Amino acid sequence: MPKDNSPNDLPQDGGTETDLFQLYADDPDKADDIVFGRVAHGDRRGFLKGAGLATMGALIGAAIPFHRNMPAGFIPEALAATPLKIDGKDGLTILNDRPVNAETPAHLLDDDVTPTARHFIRNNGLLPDDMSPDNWTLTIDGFVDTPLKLSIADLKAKFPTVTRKIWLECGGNGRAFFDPKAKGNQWSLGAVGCAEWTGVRLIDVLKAAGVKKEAIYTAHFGADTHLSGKEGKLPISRGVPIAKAMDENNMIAWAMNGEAIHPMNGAPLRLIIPGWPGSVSHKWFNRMELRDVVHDGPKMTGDAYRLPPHPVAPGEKVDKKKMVFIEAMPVKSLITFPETGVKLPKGERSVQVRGHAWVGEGKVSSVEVSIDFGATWIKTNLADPANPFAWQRFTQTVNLPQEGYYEIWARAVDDKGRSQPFAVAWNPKGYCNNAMHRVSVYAS
Ligand SMILES: Nc1nc2c(c(=O)[nH]1)N[C@H]1C(S)=C(S)[C@@H](COP(=O)(O)O)O[C@H]1N2
Ligand SMILES: [Mo]
Repeated sequence: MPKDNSPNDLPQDGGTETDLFQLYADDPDKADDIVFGRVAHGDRRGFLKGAGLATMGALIGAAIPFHRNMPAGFIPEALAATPLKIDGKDGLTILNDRPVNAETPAHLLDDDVTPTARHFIRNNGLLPDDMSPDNWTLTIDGFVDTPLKLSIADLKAKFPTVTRKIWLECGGNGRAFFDPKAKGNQWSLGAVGCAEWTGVRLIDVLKAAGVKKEAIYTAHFGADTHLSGKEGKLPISRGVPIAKAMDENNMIAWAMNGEAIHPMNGAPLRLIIPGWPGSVSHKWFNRMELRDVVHDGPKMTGDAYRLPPHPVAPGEKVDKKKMVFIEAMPVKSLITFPETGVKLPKGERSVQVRGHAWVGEGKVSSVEVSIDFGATWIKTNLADPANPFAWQRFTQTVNLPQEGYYEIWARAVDDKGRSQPFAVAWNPKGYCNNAMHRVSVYAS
């Protein structure tokens, strides 16, 4: 471990903030040492000292009078606001660096198929050391007739290949808008994306293994490691009821947008279980166990990925034991054009509004937009999904009557008549925020 905290430890090429992120990506411990000063790993009190403090001050451009109050492992907002530099990712907003969590600004999600560079990243642990596809194996075991151990070449050879556009949304997307605040990643709007995935159907593989009568639940395992570094400790291991596992839309994927899966998105193999919180779509996927009990891995117990059984008042205490698993994600829409805050050229009164809508089961049947704070609503043109669980494009041109400040609101309705609320339905963990998206527009 380097003990010298001099700012010279920072890469010399450029010396900008983003170099720090590069260093964090390459060698988080060293980056921590540089930024926070040398304190025993795992026993960091967040005290910045000497050159570490000087370095951070230099990066921010000002001294930090209250630096003693800063929590361990903390990246100041001033740095967090700069784009994260990860190879093959572009324009994402960093929320955390260890584990890496990054979301996509709404206006960068305009494509029908989200480019890999713009697909969000939600990691609970650290990337596996070895992500090479050649010696990767996937084990299917537990309550099956014949346990399987398959290479990626086996998957390709033994089962039909399918390619599908599938949106994934983190269960906590929109958490930043909860009041009182909910603990966890403060996602705003962009922990969602719709990439094109190629792989095999999970159901084909499960049938090949033979699902036993006793199997009622899946358990998902991957090769990422726990932040603590403890051997055998899993960052996350979720599962779904067997009926959901047998949905023919689920995939075991080795390609994302026609290329190898990005390392941050689960290379070389990942599970895709559409419609449910992103957390069930296991990355760096190497084992599925079929169980005769509800899976109890990390992020399955307590109040993880659970909602109160009935609406509660903001801040209300809810008995954890009464909370219920999130299954299908609620109906939602995102305005991807115009970008919020846009100033129209002088005299321009017409605005093309576009975005996407999605729902965790069934289909979105309409999307409406409003330019008058919800007093009246205008139907949009809504496309069918390219395939089940692809998000649906909406477009409409709206005319602003005169100069001034406007908000464009969007709300989607699904085929069961369910719509989006104006304000977030508060819950203790800040999940499933499907409040209407609003963008501001200035006409001059
Ligand atoms: N192995 C593993 N799989 C994982 C995770 C993880 O931390 N480790 N995060 C989950 C969560 S919470 C989400 S929202 C999605 C995010 O997928 P993405 O990073 O490709 O966008 O991956 C899921 N699969
Ligand atoms: Mo998530």
